[in-house]
Parts: sequence; C-alpha cells; structure tokens
Amino acid sequence: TEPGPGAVHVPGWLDLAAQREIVRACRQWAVGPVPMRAAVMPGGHPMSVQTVCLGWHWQPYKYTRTADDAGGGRVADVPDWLITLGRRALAEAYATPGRPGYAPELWKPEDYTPDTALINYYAHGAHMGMHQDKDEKSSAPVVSLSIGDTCIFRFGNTLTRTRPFTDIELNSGDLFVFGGPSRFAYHGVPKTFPDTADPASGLPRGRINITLRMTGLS
Ligand code: MD3
Ligand code: FE
Repeated sequence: TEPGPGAVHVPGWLDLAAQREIVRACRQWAVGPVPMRAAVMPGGHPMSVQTVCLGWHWQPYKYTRTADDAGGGRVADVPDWLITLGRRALAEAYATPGRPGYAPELWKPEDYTPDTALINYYAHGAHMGMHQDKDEKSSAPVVSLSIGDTCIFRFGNTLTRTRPFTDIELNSGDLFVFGGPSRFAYHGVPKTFPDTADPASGLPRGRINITLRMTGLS
C-alpha cells in the first residue's frame, strides 16, 4: 500500500524470530555506551518517547558524534547486519515488480548505507507530535521498522503540519519506507494501543520503532 509517492508500507515484513532478535539488540543498546533517554526539546520539555542512537547521536535538532546531552560518550556503530537489513527493506519496498509503490528509480538498495539508526521506545502513553525529519543532509530514504504495540501513524504533507493527512495502523513487524517526494513530509505518532502485541510473542510491552537514515554528514 502506498499512502503517498515514495511512501511504501509493507505489513508483517519481519517475522517473529527477527523481531525478537532485534529486541535483544535494542535491550543492549538501551543500556550503553550511551543510555536511552528522553531528548529534551528546546523549550525544556522532555519528549515522551525515549531514544537511543547508533552511528550519530541525534538531539533536537542536530546530529553529533558524541552524546553531549547524555553523558558525552560516543554512540555505538550501526552494525553491518542492520545496514544489510536496510538494503533488503529498500529492495522489498521499491524494487519488487508488481508491488504498489514499485519505484526502482527512487534509490538503489546497493547504494543505501545508513550511517545512523534511531531507536525510539514508546512506553504506554508516549506519542510523537507532527514534525519533519530534516536534520539529515541527504535525501536518501528513511527505513522504519515497528515492533510491539500497534500505533496510529499519521502521514501528512510536505507543506503544513496539518491536514490533509492519512492515519495508518502500524503493527509489530511492519516495514515503512519514506523516500522520494515523501522524504520530507510531516508525520507523527498520535497514539499507541497498550498491550496489543500478542502476549504469546514474548515481545516486551510498549512499542519500538527503528529508523535507518543516511545523514549526509562526515
Ligand atoms: C516520514 N519516528 O524518529 S517512524 C522519528 O514511529 C519518527 O517512532 C516515528 O518520526 C516512530 O523521526 C515514525 C516513520 C517515519 C520516520 C521518518 C520519516 C516516517 C517518516 C521521514 C520522513 C517522512
Ligand atoms: Fe520523524
């Protein structure tokens, strides 16, 4: 399904075994070398979402090599397996003939080398307001992986943070790729649904979202 040009949703892309492996890695990243934290907005309010970064450290609104708002350490690298997963995600979303949103011209999977990954954790009640991701100096696609609780993802337009937008349910295992004309659209997560992951799945409570990006920085 394709809510906008370059925006491709692939429900259930990650199987449960892959989701569990990713959760295991996330648990380790969350403790260090730079611990997961709620970034503090310029007005002084902490975000309700907690974030741990790989490759580059994101803080509102810039990327730094060291986490000067979280102890000053250097964040862990993006592991090769995650870069490979990002290339597979692009191949699936853009380069699979017949899939809605098929757009092999938007980005070649082999040219996709994400140098940062942001891992967001939504405890019950956390949300993310409408925003654009424009701290990256590259227009490479963003690959998003969702694990755990179902959420409402709000996909807007490039010009305003308001309507028109499309609300889409994202479930555990879903892949979303945002490239081309969708790369700089406003988006947010107004709501998550507590305890909607299958209790037999062994997944933690809450929601995890991983985004892979190319920063264009060096
Ligand atoms: C559309 N995260 O970390 S992922 C973010 O679920 C962020 O945690 C949300 O927005 C989350 O910045 C949404 C989907 C997403 C990520 C980046 C995008 C959608 C995007 C960039 C451009 C357009
Ligand atoms: Fe975003």
